[in-house]
Amino acid sequence: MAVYAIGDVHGCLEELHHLLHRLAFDAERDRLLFVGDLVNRGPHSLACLRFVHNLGTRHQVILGNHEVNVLRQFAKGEPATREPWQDEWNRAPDRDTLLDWVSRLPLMLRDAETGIHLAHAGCHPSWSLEEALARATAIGRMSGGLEHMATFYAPLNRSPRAHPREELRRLAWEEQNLFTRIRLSATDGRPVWPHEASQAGMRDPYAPPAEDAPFQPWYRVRQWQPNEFMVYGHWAAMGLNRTPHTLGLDSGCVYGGHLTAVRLDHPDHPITRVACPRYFAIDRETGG
Ligand SMILES: [Mn+2]
Repeated sequence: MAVYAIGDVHGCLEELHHLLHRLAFDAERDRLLFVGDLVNRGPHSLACLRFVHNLGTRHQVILGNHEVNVLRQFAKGEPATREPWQDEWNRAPDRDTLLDWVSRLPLMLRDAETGIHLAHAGCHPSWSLEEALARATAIGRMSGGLEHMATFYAPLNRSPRAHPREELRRLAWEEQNLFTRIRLSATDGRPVWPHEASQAGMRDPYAPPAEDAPFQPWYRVRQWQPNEFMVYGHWAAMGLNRTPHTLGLDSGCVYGGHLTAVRLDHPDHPITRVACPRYFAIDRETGG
């Protein structure tokens, strides 16, 4: 019995099968924890969702920003313009089942067996992990399930005359963005988005920042308690990245890098990775 965390798959289903083969994965015995971004960029997004959904509830998936994009498009009633699998998705007979499942994926998880925390991008540097988990759960209650998601993911009404409930939804949105998209933080723990980093003179806000850069990776700013450990994905340009309290698993599989699995129940077990063709060039506007 093994517990594996797996990095951003991005529709690279053949590579995922290859990785699971290398792990001698047994769906009845082992457990998989995916850090999110199962879809988009790569060739088999829908099949990837189906495959992971069909693994059953022993296995878990964290909500990634690309899953959020799918939910937003659905709530807007619009097909995606940038992702070619959207037509296939709209015709899929199991679309609502998958959509309902995706909308219920957690923003953050504490794995009961290993005590390890997982989120797609990370968490607010100033929040305790308990606080972060509580917030993630509260947002999940607002956004999970077909009925809730249509409201939660609809475009925000930013008018000052909007209903006060809209302000709550805006705050929940901002917090959701942290879990699914954070990379940089100011040294006082304030999250920093790429446009601000660019304005401050960081030439590529998606690249690993220099030691003396004004903004640093969120996990470097955060004060960690002795036994805390978090696994995340999302930062493909950083590559596989281990610190005493964190492990970044996005090793850029869809960008010609690797798809990576680590054993959470045996941290010293060697990392397993498979190479992936370059299906997509890193997008300098969104960092992937
Ligand atoms: Mn991501």
